Amino acid sequence: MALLSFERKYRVRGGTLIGGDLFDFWVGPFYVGFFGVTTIFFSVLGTVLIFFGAALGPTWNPWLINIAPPDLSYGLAFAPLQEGGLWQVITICAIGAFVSWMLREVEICRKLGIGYHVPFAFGVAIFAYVSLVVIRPLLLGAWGHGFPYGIFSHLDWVSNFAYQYLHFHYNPAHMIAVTFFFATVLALALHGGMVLSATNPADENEKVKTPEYEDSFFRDFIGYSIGTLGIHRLGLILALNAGFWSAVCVIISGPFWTKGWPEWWSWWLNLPIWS
Ligand code: UQ2
Repeated sequence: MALLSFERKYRVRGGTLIGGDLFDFWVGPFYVGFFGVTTIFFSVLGTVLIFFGAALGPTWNPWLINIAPPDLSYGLAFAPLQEGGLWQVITICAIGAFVSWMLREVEICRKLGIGYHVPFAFGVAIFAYVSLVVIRPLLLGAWGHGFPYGIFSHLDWVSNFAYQYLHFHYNPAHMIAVTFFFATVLALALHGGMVLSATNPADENEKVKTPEYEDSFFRDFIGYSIGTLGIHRLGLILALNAGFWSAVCVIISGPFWTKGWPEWWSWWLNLPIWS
């Protein structure tokens, strides 16, 4: 079905999570919805506050602009705007915008009658961000444990955070996350290459090949093909695990392990089988 006639068919009211018909319309190609309005609200307010924070600061150099979280001494309390309060309100705006964006995806899925895989996947990305600026700071008892909003400043924060645990690459959850990131890249490279090789022939007169060709390539090559549906299931599960274990490796650093990560592996050296 042509896209324009399909849009006429599915562009009907209903499927909203909140407010019934309120904002249940489209503007040009975009679905608005209640959560489209809240996305705009939070992202505009958050962006204005970032510019306000930059205006209060010493520089307009985009690399150096920094909006820092409160000092650790404020604990879990609200801080004055210029002493981390801006960071706190901007964090609320960011989470409000991200969650609104996800719920807008859910409403579009409901209208179309498709699964919620895309909003679920976005939810895992939100979880990774929230683990850094909410979950870990809450568990450690101070908003000051969140990362600062700035290009260089957040890089400095990541470096500091990692060295606090001597060698972050020994963090077992970090190892699992990195392994999933690499596996995701391998799977997407294989899949992108495979689909292009079969469907984008070099010669314009050449026929586009069917999925049997794709299956045959991998059966000849490694004796196994995961299949055209399977490769997308695998890709999603690999990517979701990359984000999930990133969140885990951050949350356990501090709240559940305060020493250097290399030392965590002493359980291996202390196994009774060595003695
Ligand atoms: C496949 C298939 C595709 C693919 C790919 C495979 C026809 C077009 C890439 C092969 C994938 C395999 C064997 C899994 C590799 C495992 C990891 C962890 C990278 O069989 O079906 O569809 O694109």
